[in-house]
Amino acid sequence: MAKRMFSGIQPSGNLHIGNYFGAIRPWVALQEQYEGIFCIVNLHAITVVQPPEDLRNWTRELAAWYLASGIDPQRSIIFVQSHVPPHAELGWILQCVAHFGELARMTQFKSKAEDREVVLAGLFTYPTLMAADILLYQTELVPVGEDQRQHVELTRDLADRFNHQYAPVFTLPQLYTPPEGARIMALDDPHKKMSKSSPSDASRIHLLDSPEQIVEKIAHAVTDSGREIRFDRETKPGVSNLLEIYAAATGKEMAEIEAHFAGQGYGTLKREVADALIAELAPVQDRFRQLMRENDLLDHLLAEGAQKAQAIAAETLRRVKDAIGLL
Ligand code: AQP
Repeated sequence: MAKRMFSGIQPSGNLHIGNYFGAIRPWVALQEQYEGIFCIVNLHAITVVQPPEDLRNWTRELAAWYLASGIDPQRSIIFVQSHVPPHAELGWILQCVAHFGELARMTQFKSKAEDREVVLAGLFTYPTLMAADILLYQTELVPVGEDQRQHVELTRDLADRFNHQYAPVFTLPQLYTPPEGARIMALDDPHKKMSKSSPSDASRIHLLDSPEQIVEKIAHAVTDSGREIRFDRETKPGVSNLLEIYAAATGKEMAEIEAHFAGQGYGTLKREVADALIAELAPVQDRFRQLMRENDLLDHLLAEGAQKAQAIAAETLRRVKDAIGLL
């Protein structure tokens, strides 16, 4: 049987190129070697209050982006988290395996809680739900962006603790981050990661941005002092981020890219980055628009995906309950 990979994205806003290069595109490539289970994690999205109509739309759109990017529903399972109740159930059980102290150390919680007046309890326990998502499928590989590394490490710790405390139920998953695009930074501040929920639209390239919007946003991206174009995140964070985007969009090696831009100015770099992005995104955008006209097809695929996911998840949950002694 093929090894399994699991990953997901929150329907918490319009997708950006960080989500695409850091997550979705590597999933498509890995489908050759792994059975993919790709979730639209809407229960994670409500750890921050979302307008209900937006949540509904973003959920459907996310399914369309998965398909438009090349996830093949014949080979991989695509489903919505709330359609498969074992996620919430195992999420609770893992809250009773995790320690308060280890959740309090999660850097993503600290940064997401920082600027909020109200911090929902679910934002704090988010990593236990993510661990449940992964462990329900006896997952071997978790392809995600670099920001999720700590959560995947916690998932391994929780699985290991459960296996020793109760019974060896869970497979310990491995993290996978792509060689390029694992950490795309905000265009207006290369010290922060590009994020769906940042208030600044200029900080990110949305997957649905037009060629004109892409050119304009890249033209306004923050660069660094000096004129040299080379990859060095410490001293040239803005230029390095543009080079990383270029590498992700073209598939070229960094040494080759640096040689290509040697002696050129920032204007040329920005024009070529924008062109590379436009070329990469155009066919995906066309397929996305086509799929969004076929609502019935999306609903049908999601229902089918939920059924397949439920069958696998329910079996793991049955073994978990049995191991704990839940009658
Ligand atoms: N900037 C990024 N560079 C590379 N990968 C990224 N990912 C997110 N941002 C970047 C990867 O995208 C996947 C889905 O992320 P998510 O929706 O579950 O949550 P997130 O990591 O919190 O992403 P966002 O876009 O910043 O959303 P909000 O603002 O809603 O929190 C993950 O694999 C992630 O690593």
